[in-house]
Amino acid sequence: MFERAASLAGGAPLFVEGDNVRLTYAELDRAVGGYAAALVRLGAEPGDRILVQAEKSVEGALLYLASLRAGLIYVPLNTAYTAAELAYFIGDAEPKLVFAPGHLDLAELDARPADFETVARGPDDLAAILYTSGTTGRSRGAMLSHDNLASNALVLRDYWRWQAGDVLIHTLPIYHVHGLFVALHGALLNGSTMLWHKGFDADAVLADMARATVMMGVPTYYVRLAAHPGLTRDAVSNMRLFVSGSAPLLEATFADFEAKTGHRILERYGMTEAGMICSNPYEGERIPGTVGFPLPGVEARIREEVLEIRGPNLFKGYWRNPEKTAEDMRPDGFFVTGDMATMAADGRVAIVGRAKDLIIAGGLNIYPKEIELAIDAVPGVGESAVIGVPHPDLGEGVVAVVTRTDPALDEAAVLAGIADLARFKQPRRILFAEALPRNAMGKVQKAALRAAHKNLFGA
Ligand code: MLC
Ligand code: AMP
Repeated sequence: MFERAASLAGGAPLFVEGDNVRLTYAELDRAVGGYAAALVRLGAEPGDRILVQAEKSVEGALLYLASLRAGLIYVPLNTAYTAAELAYFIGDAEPKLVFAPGHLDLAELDARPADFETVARGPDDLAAILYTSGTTGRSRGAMLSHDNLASNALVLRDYWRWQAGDVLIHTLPIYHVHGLFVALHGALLNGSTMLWHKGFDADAVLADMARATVMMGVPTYYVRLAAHPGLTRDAVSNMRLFVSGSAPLLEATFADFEAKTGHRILERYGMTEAGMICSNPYEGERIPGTVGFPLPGVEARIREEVLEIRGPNLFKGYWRNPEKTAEDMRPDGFFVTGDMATMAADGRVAIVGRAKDLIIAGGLNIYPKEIELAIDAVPGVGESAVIGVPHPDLGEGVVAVVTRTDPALDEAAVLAGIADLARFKQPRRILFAEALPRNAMGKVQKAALRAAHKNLFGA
């Protein structure tokens, strides 16, 4: 599909960094071919996993596409993961090749442009495994097939009216669904230029809006843009579409952004296991606080207040974990998302809460169980409860409430004891308590803790 789109786009720029055209569509085939040939020379065979933990780069994107063409299974990892976390993923995915600190170096790969015959793959063959944490505290790999990715990309192309001349501002990381699939696939399928940013910088993004038409981001991006004095109607006059997702967009952010730009941000909802699931319409009402309608081909229903979904976008299960897959899957093939939702008579969905104990900070998922297990293992800790409370920039901020057996234990000692966890997962604040509030069943009352500390970050 990408090859077809590229041949139509011809000499149009594909990746642009600043004023540099890094690659045109005409060069894509041989550039990716060079990477694919290099992977094969290193011994990778169809079906092998290739694990990549690398700073965002054009080369990294080409490596992903090369992995698809060589019939490999791409396993991207957050660059914030520590060596200990990386070791877990290597053990679980058993990759043939590892591009990560201390392993293979992407920059040293001999990948001069070359012709490469794409390895044929069937629709159900795996294209990628994306790790997502779980309520048990252990990460598990969501297996995504070629058809999972392709079907979702095709639906979004139409739903969001990708069109000739579109230029995408690409600021998202390329180790998650949002940046790797939704944004990258969308642009590639449409033969669109990507203004390629290593990360989100509001000044740089605003400067690029004069030559762009589409932007995708997590709510934190929109919070930061809305707070920027440079966000004006003039600044966005070339823009066609702003998409938000990965975490709830506050109605206040939606309203602030509209007041300053005239644009109503299009909010959509998705997850690693299913790509994009629901979206507000392109034409028609974009209602803040809702995520719109199930995408064409996606079936959605609500059982016991929780959203369940089924469709061609739904993953093939958790890597080497049929028990967990079975736990989250109904006998009729519906997947239990863990998100609490309502559905209006016209089918419009609103996400109203989470049945799963999950925190989302700046669009990154953090499972409290994993953090609690790490904190509880620190000498001097009695027990802990990890919660998310409103945070003005990140949406939610991670907080740990900890009891101690050693009265001298302080915040620094706890943080030092959990240094094996990626920094973004570590609590921004550690609060010490005499005891954790429990209900009659002995269960920690996290709602009470969240209420008690809801103003901690002044959100
Ligand atoms: C960075 N930090 C975070 C953080 N990101 N802490 C909590 N949550 C986050 N998301 C910490 C760093 O560890 C560091 O801590 C400090 O903040 C500054 O780091 P930074 O890298 O300079 O931060 P910044 O560039 O401002 O990054 C924030 C961000 C980024 C929001 C721009 O996290 C981001 O791009 N998030 C997008 C994630 C994403 O792609 N989500 C999609 C998932 S797909 P210290 O203490 O060392 O200073 C999905 C499905 C779907 O969910 O529906 O799309
Ligand atoms: P992940 O596992 O990282 O793919 O994150 C998926 C989760 O992000 C979903 O299960 C939701 O809880 C949350 N999410 C994604 N988009 C939205 C949205 N628009 N509104 C509310 N929550 C969202």
